[in-house]
Amino acid sequence: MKKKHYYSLFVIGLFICFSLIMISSQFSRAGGTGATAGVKPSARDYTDRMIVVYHDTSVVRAAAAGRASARVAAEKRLEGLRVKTGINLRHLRFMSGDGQVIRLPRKMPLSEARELAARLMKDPAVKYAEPDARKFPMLVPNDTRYGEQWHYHAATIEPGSVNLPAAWDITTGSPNVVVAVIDTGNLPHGDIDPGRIVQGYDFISGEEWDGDWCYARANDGDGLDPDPKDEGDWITEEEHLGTDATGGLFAGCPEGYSSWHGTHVAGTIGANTNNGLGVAGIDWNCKILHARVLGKCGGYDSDIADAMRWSAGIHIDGVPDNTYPAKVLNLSLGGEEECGHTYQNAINDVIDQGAVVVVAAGNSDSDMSKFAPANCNGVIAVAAVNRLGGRASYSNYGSGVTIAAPGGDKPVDPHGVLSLLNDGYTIPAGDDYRFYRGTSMAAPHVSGVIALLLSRENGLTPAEIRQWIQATARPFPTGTGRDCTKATCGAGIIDAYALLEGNPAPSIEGMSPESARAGLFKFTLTVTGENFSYSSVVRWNGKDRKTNYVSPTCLEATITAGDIAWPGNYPVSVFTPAPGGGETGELTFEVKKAIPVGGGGGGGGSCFIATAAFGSPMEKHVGILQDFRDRRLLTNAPGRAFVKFYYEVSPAIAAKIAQSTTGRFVTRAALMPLVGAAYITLHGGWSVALLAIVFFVLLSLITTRKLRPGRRSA
Ligand SMILES: [Ca+2]
Ligand SMILES: [Ca+2]
Ligand SMILES: [Ca+2]
Repeated sequence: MKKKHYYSLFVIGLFICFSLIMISSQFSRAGGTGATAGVKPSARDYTDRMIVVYHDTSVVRAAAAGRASARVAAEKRLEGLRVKTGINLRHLRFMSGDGQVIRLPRKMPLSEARELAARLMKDPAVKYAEPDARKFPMLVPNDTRYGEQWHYHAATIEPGSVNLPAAWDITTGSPNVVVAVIDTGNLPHGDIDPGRIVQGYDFISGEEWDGDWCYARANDGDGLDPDPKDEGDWITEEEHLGTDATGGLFAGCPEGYSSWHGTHVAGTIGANTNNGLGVAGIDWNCKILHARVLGKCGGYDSDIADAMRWSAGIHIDGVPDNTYPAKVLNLSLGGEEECGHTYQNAINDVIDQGAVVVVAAGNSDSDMSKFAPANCNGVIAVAAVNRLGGRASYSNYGSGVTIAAPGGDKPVDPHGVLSLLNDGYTIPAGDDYRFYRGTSMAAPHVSGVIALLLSRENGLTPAEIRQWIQATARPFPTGTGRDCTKATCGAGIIDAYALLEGNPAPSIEGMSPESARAGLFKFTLTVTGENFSYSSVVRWNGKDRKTNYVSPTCLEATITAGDIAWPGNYPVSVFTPAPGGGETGELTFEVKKAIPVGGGGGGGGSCFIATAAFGSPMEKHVGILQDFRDRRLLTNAPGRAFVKFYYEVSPAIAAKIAQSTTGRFVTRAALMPLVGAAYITLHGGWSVALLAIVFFVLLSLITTRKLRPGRRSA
């Protein structure tokens, strides 16, 4: 019995030892990351508003609907927050999602506003409070016809395009599909039929300035109104300079001419095509719904969230219901921020309504995870590629990106994306066409292609749309000088033709190697066949394996040590997701018996002790440890050294454990903390894992001690 107790102590010892290795390797990795650069103060960094949502939503709901007694109750509750914080918070308006927009006594840096939000959230009545920050159009402006619209041309000629000509042979869209452009508003243009622009709404609210109520941002003399006309968003030098960084109404917003951003975005989605005039649009027939949210110096989150819900057909108090609910919402806007409740809740509501949300990834050449609302769950986040299909130099990137689309880039193409514009520097003047560059221009390519898809498949859910555009995305070209990968620019470049046509059914012909010995480290399996897509995955024993697309006839898959832990015959197939696609027939991969390690005579595969204790290498606890080994230990030098050592000493012990029921039971109990810590490390953060390690070590020592009397009586 004492011997069996040593097994568990040995396992705990191993566990502590590898924990230390992992912690030290993690710290050395974290030390390598650079510090973030200082941020210049700009309008992006300040706010004068706060969004508050209370647990009890009845008061806000009734007050928003106009009940006088509820308004008094809402004011009373706000008075409570005023007293608690000592800050003069005033009601500004009620918003969708049961929110109340509160006016702060002054413009404050977002960091200060976040601290205030944290203080407000200490009030038990408050569900959450968030600064009502501003978002800005994501364009890279440029200065001034189908031949020039490389971003639409056939992919065989233009590697960075959305491949429309063949797609237009399948469909040119349907007037039953509505795409919402949540942007700077609408301008009439000779190259877009006014009948295709449906009744939108202007969501730009007013603001208090120097004690007076004004509509300087909206620039149309009033707050919310049914006319989403773009009134221009120019900023004069005077407005730009303001009195100081926080004092002027538009201080910190760059001086510049009107962008007519919403018109450009709408033109990409649906300018009139084949009308002998100007430019083409992606969808020739869809309806465009303008929800105006961006005015001079950007737009508030609260206005944008309201506009999103309304566009999807959700009722907003005080606004007539939208009679043209949109299935696609295009948001070519954003700002550096975490995805807060305001956006996530609005996005969830909109998706529940069946509408898909397309968001520009942002133009800061940095990780998109820092930019809202592109970083929110459930959206289609769009990175920009240049004419060669490489990542545009400005485009944000990262694992959160859903898909890439053309946005243009200067070193590769002097222009960018050509679409509708107006030639007014301030207020609107005559029709114009202009090249713009940016993820703002990439996003409407995706929205337009989704509109084409919906004209054929109008029952698709937002999740299916997201999956379909990813499954049919075109491979990123290599040799562009700034190559995209699936880790940086999403699933590929959106391909209108591939999406409408669907994936071809794949077939499998051969693989290399065809066998391996159990217990080897991971290796690459090359699979050959036909009709492979960029989204095709190699399946090993029914499980998807990390797959690298080489060509339509060749894939490479990473087979882990865990996959070949036990001798046997394993089926290998290729699966291509819908639309179209399917699974191929199976080839058989043979895993042969391992060569005995260290003369101990155990053998039989990897994770020897765990396999012996849990009875099978396929058991789920063993799987967690194998995963941990593959993803955390085999990825660094100290981890690999540990695994090597473990493989030398463990087979002999494993063989003895396997012979005794009690030995297996005790080892299982001793391994549980290890399994738990491994699981948390894989699925949670390192700090959580560290706490868990301490907790589980203590727990395992206690458990082992308590087990002793039980074993005696057994
Ligand atoms: Ca207005
Ligand atoms: Ca208006
Ligand atoms: Ca045209």
